[in-house]
Amino acid sequence: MVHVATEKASVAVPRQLQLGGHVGFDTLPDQLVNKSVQNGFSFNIMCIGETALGKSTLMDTLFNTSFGSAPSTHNLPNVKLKAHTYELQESNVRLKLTICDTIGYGDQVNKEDSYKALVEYVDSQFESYLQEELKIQRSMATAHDGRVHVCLYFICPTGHGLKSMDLVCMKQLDNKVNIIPVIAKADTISKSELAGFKARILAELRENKVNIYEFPTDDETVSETNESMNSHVPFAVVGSTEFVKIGSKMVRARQYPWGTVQIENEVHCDFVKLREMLIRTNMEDLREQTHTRHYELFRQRRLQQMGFVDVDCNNKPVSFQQTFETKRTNHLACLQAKEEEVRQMFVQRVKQKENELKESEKELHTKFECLKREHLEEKARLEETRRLLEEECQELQRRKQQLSNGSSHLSTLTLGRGKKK
Ligand SMILES: Nc1nc2c(ncn2[C@@H]2O[C@H](COP(=O)(O)OP(=O)(O)O)[C@@H](O)[C@H]2O)c(=O)[nH]1
Ligand SMILES: [Mg+2]
Repeated sequence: MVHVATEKASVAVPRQLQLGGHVGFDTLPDQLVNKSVQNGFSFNIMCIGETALGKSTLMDTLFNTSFGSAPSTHNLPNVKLKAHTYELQESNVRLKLTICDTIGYGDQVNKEDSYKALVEYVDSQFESYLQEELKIQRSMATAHDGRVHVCLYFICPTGHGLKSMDLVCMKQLDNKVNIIPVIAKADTISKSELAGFKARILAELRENKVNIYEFPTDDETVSETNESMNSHVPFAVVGSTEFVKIGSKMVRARQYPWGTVQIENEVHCDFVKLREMLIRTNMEDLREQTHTRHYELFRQRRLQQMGFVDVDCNNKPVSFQQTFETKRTNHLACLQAKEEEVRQMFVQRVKQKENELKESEKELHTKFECLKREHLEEKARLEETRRLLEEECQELQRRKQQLSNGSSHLSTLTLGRGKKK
């Protein structure tokens, strides 16, 4: 007993030992980095926003490339999602980037269901991942992971506040995806209006209990930057595909008759802050949060829906196999009950049909009897008529005979009288 207790204690608190020299497992982090770099990374962005709010332009600006997306029309009958995947490489790091664009969002007269297609898309990506996880032969490393890591929600630069469609959509998505709201086309809002606009947006999100993604402050290497950046959300962004020469450098900018907006100038807009937070500092956290928070929630809900539980009603742990066995037994019992029910129904139907047949046989029999009787009566009647007719015929014959006998006697009498003359 004492021996077991000591063993248990040694498992709970491992002994600390000094190494006599260099062993080499301090290279584990490097091994991990090398492996990740070899495998490459994937990142999936969903851009939600009304048509022509500058979503495609901002994506081109963020990744400093041209994704070549065609402008969409304003007259689609419903919201559609289009996902395109691109392979990008920077130094020796390969990134498989999927951009999921919302086509026709906010273009319908009735905007009540605008969010549905988006929720369905996010859920369907989680579902594909779950199905891959549940396979016997899994290929998690090679299968395409389409789970949405971040949702950039483009807010219309009205200067007033959020539209009800924005709040409904963000509320529907906030426990499924990391939402980063951005104020689109921020060059259309004056500097003095912007602070008030940002404050109103945040207040409306708070009032409606919409949870947006917060840059993590638990990692001390980035906690300071992230904390200060959290106070700039929603970022007021400007995108452009044009380059303008400023000094000796060509920079992304938008030119107006009264001046030039430099996209990467932090005085002009928050684009650099967004790029810093989204790509350079928190891309891995967004991926991790998607897996550990949002996907985990989806997985829990789906497995519970399928009938799996961790503990039974007595709070005792239940294994996957036990649940499966119970479900199998229940399913078989259910099948048996159904089979019995069908059998009973069949017997009932056969009996009913039998009764029906018997009934109609009886009916036919009665009908037959009745017809037979009628036939016999008719026959008897006809017999009687025949007999009467025959008697009449005989009578006629007899009379005819009599008549012929009478006429021959008369002629004999006439003849005799003649001879006498
Ligand atoms: N003023 C302004 N116009 C922009 C900005 N970003 C894009 N645009 C313009 O808005 C129009 C629609 O942009 P696009 O990226 O196709 O919008 P999408 O439909 O949301 O993808 C284009 O003419 C862009 O040049 C911006 O930040 N400010
Ligand atoms: Mg577009």
